[in-house]
Amino acid sequence: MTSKPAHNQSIESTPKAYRPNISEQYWQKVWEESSLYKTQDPKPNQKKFYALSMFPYPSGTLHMGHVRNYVITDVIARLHRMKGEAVLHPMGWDAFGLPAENAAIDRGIPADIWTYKNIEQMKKQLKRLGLSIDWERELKTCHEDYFKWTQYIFLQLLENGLAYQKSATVNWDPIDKTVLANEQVDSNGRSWRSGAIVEKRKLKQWFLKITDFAEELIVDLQKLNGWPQNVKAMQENWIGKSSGTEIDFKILTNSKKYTVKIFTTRPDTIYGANYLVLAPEHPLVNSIVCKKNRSELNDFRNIISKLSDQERTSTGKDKRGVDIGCKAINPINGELIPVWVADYVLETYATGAVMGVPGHDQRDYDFATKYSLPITYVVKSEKETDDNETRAYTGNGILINSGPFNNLISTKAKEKITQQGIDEGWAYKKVSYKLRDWLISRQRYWGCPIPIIHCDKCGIVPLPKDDLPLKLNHNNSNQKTICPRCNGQAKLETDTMDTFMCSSWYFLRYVDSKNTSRPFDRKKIDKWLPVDQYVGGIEHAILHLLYSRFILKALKISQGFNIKEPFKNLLTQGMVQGITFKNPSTQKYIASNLVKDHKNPTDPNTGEKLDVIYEKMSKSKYNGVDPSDVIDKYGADTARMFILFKAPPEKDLEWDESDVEGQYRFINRIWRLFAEIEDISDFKLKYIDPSLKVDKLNDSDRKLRKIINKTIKEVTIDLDLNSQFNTAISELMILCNSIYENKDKVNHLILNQSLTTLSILLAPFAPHLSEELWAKLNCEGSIHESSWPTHDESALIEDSYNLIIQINGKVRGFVSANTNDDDDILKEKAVKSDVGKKWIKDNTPKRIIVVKGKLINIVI
Ligand code: ANZ
Ligand code: ZN
Repeated sequence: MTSKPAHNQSIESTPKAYRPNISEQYWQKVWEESSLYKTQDPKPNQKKFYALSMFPYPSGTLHMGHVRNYVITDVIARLHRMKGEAVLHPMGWDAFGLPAENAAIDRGIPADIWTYKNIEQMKKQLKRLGLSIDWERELKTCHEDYFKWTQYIFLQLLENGLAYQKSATVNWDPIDKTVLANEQVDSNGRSWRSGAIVEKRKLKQWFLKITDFAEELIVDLQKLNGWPQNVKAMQENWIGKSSGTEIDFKILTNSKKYTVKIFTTRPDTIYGANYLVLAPEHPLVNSIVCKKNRSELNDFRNIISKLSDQERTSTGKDKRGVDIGCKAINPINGELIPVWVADYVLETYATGAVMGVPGHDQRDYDFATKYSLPITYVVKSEKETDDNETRAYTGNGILINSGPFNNLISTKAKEKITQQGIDEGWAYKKVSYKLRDWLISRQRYWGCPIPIIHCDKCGIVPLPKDDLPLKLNHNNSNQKTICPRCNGQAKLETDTMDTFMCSSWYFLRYVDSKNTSRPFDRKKIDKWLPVDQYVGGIEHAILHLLYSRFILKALKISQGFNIKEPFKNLLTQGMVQGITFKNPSTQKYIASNLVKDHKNPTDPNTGEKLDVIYEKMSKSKYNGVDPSDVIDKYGADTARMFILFKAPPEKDLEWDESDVEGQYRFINRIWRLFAEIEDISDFKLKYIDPSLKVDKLNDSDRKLRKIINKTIKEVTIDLDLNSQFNTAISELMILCNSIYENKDKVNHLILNQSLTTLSILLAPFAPHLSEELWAKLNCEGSIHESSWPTHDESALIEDSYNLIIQINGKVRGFVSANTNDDDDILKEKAVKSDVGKKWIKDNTPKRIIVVKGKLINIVI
């Protein structure tokens, strides 16, 4: 913004009370017309800063969680812009997904119309917050201009061998004859729509090979110093690295010899392997099962195919299995042990087979007790000994019943047994990961279509990149196409991608959102990435962040980026909670507007006393506060200040109307301060003097000057280093109070400095009000183009005061002194000061009397 905008009405008339709505609308228009927040490419030697909020799903209404998220990012973006950095602060829409499809069915509105209408509505609400977003880079994942490139990226992964098809189990609704997402199956295993018991079906589905990156995803995670520890821990657990041993157990059958590989982290317990357990889906089961056990096995498999992995493995759950009638040979001692199939062993983890050690593994113990299998104890605790025999002891200890390994401690035994197995060829060191490949196929309409052709002759054929985008499939039957390889009849893939795929690369598109020939220009990625500050909800701590990290690493193969990780700093903001009334006897939530007396709340229907609690705002709890209502009543600046002031960003925040009013009062107090200063519009011209003479300042000057500099220092640290917006606002309150206290006593230079500083430091928090103040000070352009101040350390070091100089008992002037100057320093300062030199001349003082903190009398 170069030319000064016409004055706002509210400034001309300087009304007593601040009128946020007039002011905010006015400035938002000015900013928009002057493209104030348009991204500028970093100049040579200019730092770049990429500030990113997790983009919203366009549900239609903006909620307080969004507000908190975007306001936090906005403050950070504004700070860096004022620090002179080139800032990229974009916004977009995570626009594919189920709710649009449901709305289409429920309300008869097409999914795209519903979505675009919601985007318009939410964008209007968002704009009222006064965010410094570059809307020119806005993207919508459901738009062809975007999903064309999601498809392109999929094809690139396919070329690099990172996408493949495999059969996998899905939830099948037998009445609606459709596949259901996990969220559409209720806790009783029924379809949310038809109510039918959901069946498991095997379908061919697309997967992405995230497991190829398991180790890299763990290693690089350690280096992310700007991430919260808890998020790192969650990702690490999800990837689930486990170092252990693979052991071969030979199967004793009358025909062929088979080997079952098991994975264990406790090779020291091998003498306690009382049986072997395979996952029901293990590929060897059919070959080794005894004829007489086959029908029992099949019945069992039918039952457990309906359970989720979680249901199968949770510790409390009853474990089920069948003996499949064959025996395995323990390689360490040749012992024959029975082979079982059980629900608690998963096909998808490690080798899909375990040695059952009921003496030292809780799940094996539960299983062995249930089926009366023998239990051999092989490790005894170094502390308690008697107890070991009666329950599974799962810790490390000293080996018993383990032949030559007796009396060794577990750690040593692990090494020795593994080494013997390696030497004899039946054991291998092995690292396993819990992480599974990413199933991206969704049998849905409102998603990014997978750009694949199925040809009877050629098999899977990628859609040529020039033919992208593959458009949405409005009509399932219309999937006929011509194979680009053999020109024969072929069919288009009907699956769409998991919406996490759309959101796993959007931060790359923002840097080059209008590119029509590629998803992005590599040079622009190098210029802007990584994201310097990412802000969003903790609910995305695992999947979204992991998938984004994976896609960046996968694309790096073909694109050769300079960076290894997409998000340098991550801030996960806490929940916004609303006051919630709950009837403890009925457990029902009561809407707050139905509760007459909030201090002594009672149920309007039954008269019972209600519990008052704070819970995450949600429709079902009737405890939400609509951001639009708050802005109507108090303005966006108040809403912003309240949200930032009430709690540190990563903590939950309790919405409290009286605290909102507190911020509103603060804003008005600042407004009145500026209104009370008569010649404020002259300040810009008259009272600037960079060479402030320190010794000309009086006590009030010094005091205010100190607070100005302290505020600059503290607010900068709070914003730049700690994201502690709440304490930053407290500092601003102190500064404001101090200006009130001293405004009639201080030098106009200092007063000007204090008012300017307050306005500038306030700018990231209350961008509209600060523009008003800037205009009152008669400053050029937008306050958001001014630079962030730096503090003067010397103004902070000590408290200084004016030491009165008397010559022979008469006051002749003063000199600046510090409270902790000792007598000798004070004497020296006085003698060498202008006043001292003038009166002492060539004389030698007879006596010097010091009244510390006050005066000095020089007798000549
Ligand atoms: C014998 C043993 C003895 C085990 C003992 C534990 C304690 P993490 O750390 O999670 O990797 N296991 C291996 N594969 C499995 C599968 N596919 N499904 C279910 N359980 C499986 O755990 C590794 C342990 O989990 C392995 O070590 C194995 O049980 C079990 F006192 O082997 B253990
Ligand atoms: Zn073909």
